[in-house]
Amino acid sequence: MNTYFPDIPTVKYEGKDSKNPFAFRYYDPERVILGKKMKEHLPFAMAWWHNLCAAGTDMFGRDTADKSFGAEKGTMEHAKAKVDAGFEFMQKLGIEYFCFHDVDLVPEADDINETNRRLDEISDYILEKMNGTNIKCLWGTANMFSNPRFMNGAGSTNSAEVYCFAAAQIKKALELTVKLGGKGYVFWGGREGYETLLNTDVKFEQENIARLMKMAVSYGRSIGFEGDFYIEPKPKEPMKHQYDFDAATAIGFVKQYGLDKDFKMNIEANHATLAGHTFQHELRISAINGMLGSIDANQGDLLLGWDTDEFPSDVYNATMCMYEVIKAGGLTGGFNFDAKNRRASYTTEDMFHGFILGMDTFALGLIKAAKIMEDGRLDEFVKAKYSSFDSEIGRKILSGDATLEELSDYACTMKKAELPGSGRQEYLESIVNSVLFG
Ligand code: XLS
Ligand code: CA
Ligand code: CA
Repeated sequence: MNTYFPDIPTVKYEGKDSKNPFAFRYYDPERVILGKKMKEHLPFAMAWWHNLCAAGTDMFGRDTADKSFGAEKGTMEHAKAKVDAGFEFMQKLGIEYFCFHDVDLVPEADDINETNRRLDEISDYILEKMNGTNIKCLWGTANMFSNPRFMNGAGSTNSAEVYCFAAAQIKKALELTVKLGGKGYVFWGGREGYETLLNTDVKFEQENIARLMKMAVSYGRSIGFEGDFYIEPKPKEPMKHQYDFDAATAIGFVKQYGLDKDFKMNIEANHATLAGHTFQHELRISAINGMLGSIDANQGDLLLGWDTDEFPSDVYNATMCMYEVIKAGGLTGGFNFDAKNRRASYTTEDMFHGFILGMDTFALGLIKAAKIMEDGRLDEFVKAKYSSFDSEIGRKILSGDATLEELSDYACTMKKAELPGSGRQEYLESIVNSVLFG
């Protein structure tokens, strides 16, 4: 396993003082935190598309990185070289999961039957590669946004024929996910939305998306898929308005259509900020609804209004993320680095630097979140903040038996309300800083 990255050693934990660029400074997979190994808290995954396919092309310029892996692009040899390179990459970093779209794995043919044949061939090859390693699939998905047929959406398309192609791709991607032992199946509604209401029947489109999801659940369960289906909310891009705007919207949607037993959320940090929320907000909303399934670990740039998919470096946000994850009892999914190197970071070394940065950032986040939990002051504060509901009138309200008249009588007897108590935000922020920076 030293063919594609011969100059990069297996990356090991060396501690915070290490100056070795190919070592972890915080990610120590065997270290036990809150009774669990770091690698169990943090099941990291490689995103096939960013790491093995994307080579730096943007709206203004072509590829800067060479992702040919010694083969001619657009061929099955290239598809296999990507598998080989991907496994060498994951093994050198100790990453145990990968995520994929169907068309990340093979070049798409004009005829879907040929694409499916290629997918069978490549998944046999991946299965062989998985043998004797700990590497497995975290989640699979179908790319229902790149091909021009999906210009008006997949589940939300106006074309019944295109809808059938979406169904066919989901069917195949579910089969691949099951074959590769995937824990989850993602719906990211790339083009499920609209540009203008002048040409859009929103109700029709949303109902059709739900129908497609129901078919996916019923087919998935029939072929032995026991994992979770995920919706990955995102407010915009590529569409002006996307139906899965944020976690609250997506949760409302799955509940409305009776999909909530089978679906959870896959929360991406960059999508949260595009929706005008913090990453922590999206995690909390999912968790309190019992729907925090998996995470796309990246970060955006708040000065830019688009999806930059950067490797996470922000320890504060990673800490708040891990604080939510620990409180939620962990993830059933994992942490997929849906992240790409900046266009000017085009070498193979940079591919490793991106993952080392991301893994160390989340390891630090975990260490610091555990410290916040152990410190206990935040939790105590929140508990105390609501303690008036332990009073007689408070308990009455919580029991659900109180009437508006009773509460009104109570207020009138009191005549005037006391202020509810300080929110102490600055004090709490200083506690977080002291835990982070000691
Ligand atoms: C795009 C999404 C996409 C999903 C999978 O913004 O993040 O990559 O994670 O289709
Ligand atoms: Ca994503
Ligand atoms: Ca993204």
